[in-house]
Amino acid sequence: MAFLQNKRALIVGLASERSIAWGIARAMHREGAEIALSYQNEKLKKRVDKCGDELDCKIRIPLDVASDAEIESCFETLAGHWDGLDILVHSVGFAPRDQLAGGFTESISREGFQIAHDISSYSFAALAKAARPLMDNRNSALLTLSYLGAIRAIPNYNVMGPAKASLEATVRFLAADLGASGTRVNAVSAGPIKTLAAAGISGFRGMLGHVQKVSPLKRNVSIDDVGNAAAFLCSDLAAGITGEILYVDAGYSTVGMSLD
Ligand code: NAD
Ligand code: 0WE
Repeated sequence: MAFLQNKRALIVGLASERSIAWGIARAMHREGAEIALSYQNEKLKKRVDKCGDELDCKIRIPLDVASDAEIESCFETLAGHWDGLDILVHSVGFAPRDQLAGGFTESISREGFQIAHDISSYSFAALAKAARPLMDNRNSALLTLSYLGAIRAIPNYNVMGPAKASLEATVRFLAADLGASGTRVNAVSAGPIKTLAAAGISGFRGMLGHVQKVSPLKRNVSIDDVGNAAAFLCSDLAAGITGEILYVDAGYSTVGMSLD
């Protein structure tokens, strides 16, 4: 069907072939979109280059979202290649590791809270703002990735929960602000997936097992499940959808209890 033909997409948050951003990039490329990739730092460049080669991607831009200067130069670089941008994917989340273990009150700190909210939430608003000159008035779409911890207390997710709640509110405020300029803004709330961001989280395997046992579909989701939903949300097929949080979680969030 190729429902993203003639669309240009910048994907922020690719770190490896396990990244959710990789599932999204692959699905969007399959549907005909032209892809630009960013990489957080030189350490990740090689892996992003390898992914980029597979998708015939010619634009690869360094971007650490903690830096205002890098956000600015990212869109300057992009404007040198493209006269407009149709899709911007934000697949970035980070808190200092010590924030993601132990009890909420035990782990939380002013600095941990600030970093988690800056990198995981503010950065989406910052990218939306910087991308406006390229995205306004062309039926464009912004997409970010959230998690159930935004609306439910989940062990060890700790300060990332409030940060994702802030991110989801940002989706709604951006959607209200940018709708008049033709830009839609949505999030996919994904079920747990074993990516780099999940590596070393204690009890993660148990969480995957739990979802497999109790979710309506009795399985976990893949980066392709998320990628397909993301491609849809950023396409003209979803022209009537904005400010929405779409759950791609095998139905896990919809059940209150379930029998084996
Ligand atoms: P990942 O480690 O593959 O991706 C996280 C990305 O964030 C990496 O590419 C990393 O380079 C980037 N990043 C972190 N700090 C950055 C910075 N300062 N500047 C630029 N980039 C930075 O892991 P993932 O699981 O694919 O995570 C992608 C998104 O999906 C995150 O928002 C995460 O919260 C969300 N999510 C993940 C899961 C899961 O279980 N894996 C579930 C729901 C939502
Ligand atoms: O959003 C996430 C991952 C967020 C994340 C992961 C890390 C690991 C490495 C943020 N910051 C860091 N910092 C690091 O140094 N997910 C939705 C995946 C995830 O992480 C969890 C989960 C789930 C699910 C942490 C605890 C409990 C559940």
